[in-house]
Amino acid sequence: MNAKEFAAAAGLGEVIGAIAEASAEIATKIRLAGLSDIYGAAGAVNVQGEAQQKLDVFANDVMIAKLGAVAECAAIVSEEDDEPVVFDHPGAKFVAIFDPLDGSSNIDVNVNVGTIVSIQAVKGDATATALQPGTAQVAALYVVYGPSTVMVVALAEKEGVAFFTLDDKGEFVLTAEGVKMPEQGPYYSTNEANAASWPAVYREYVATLVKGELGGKAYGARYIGSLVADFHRTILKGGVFLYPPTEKAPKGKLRLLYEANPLALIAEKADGAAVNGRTRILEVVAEQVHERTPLIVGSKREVEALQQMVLKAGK
Ligand code: P6P
Repeated sequence: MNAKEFAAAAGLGEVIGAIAEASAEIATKIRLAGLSDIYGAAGAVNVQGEAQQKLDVFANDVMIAKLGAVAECAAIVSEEDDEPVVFDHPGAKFVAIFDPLDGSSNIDVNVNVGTIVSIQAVKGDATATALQPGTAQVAALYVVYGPSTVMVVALAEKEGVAFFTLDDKGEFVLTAEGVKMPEQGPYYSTNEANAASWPAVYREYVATLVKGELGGKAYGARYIGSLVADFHRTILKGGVFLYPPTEKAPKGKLRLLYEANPLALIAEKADGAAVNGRTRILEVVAEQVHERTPLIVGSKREVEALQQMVLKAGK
């Protein structure tokens, strides 16, 4: 079974199929990046104020082209575009909200990068549809491009998470279903260079993990600096990824609609959890499509322990 067939029962076959085709093209481009002039900056700045990498632009263009050919897709919202791209698809049911290539600054050093997608059912115009809370998502997925390229999919109507591996014919083939993450894991994953500017409760939390005060085992540290890769390890091995508020990013660095929400749905479908510190990510109501959020996501034991500490500290 491939990703398109897996999603067909939820009426998402064509949408997921288009994302799979786009991801297969992106995977090829990344794999051959060193042989073509596709590394480096594209010379433009995106809505986030970040220098767009050439591969960011390529990935965004491919995602828009593939989804724009699907009658069921009404519009897309992309990290790379200020405004939604609306298609002329009368009666279309879904909007795809995505980061076409997350972590692209890692490509030049051959580190995993990813595509992250949230899918919402149309409710009003494209922006209103995208601003629905994460609990309304009909599906969420990410693709991690690496030694093996894997698409991980959560459907709102199914428990567990499905893994699809890209084969040598460009097809994402089902390789695991009903995946659940370990209840507690061996790793915490965060950029500790920011620790001095976190609210103190986050430093206390990491210290309890390092000392083994949560569940009796001292944690190891793993940080790749590419959200999809750090999350993928967390869903497979267990543990927690955290990007707390910092002085530079008091509302957090990661984006709510097309990074935190899809990963939060996948985490919860795998019996994990995701909060912004105080609140379940999926219940946060966004005010604008590119808004940022703190993100603590992973095994339930670690995420709930952090949430209790933050609520107790009143942060
Ligand atoms: P920092 C990559 O730029 C990204 O958006 C995520 O993929 C990653 O988790 C995060 O930023 C890394 O941020 O501040 O640790 O470099």
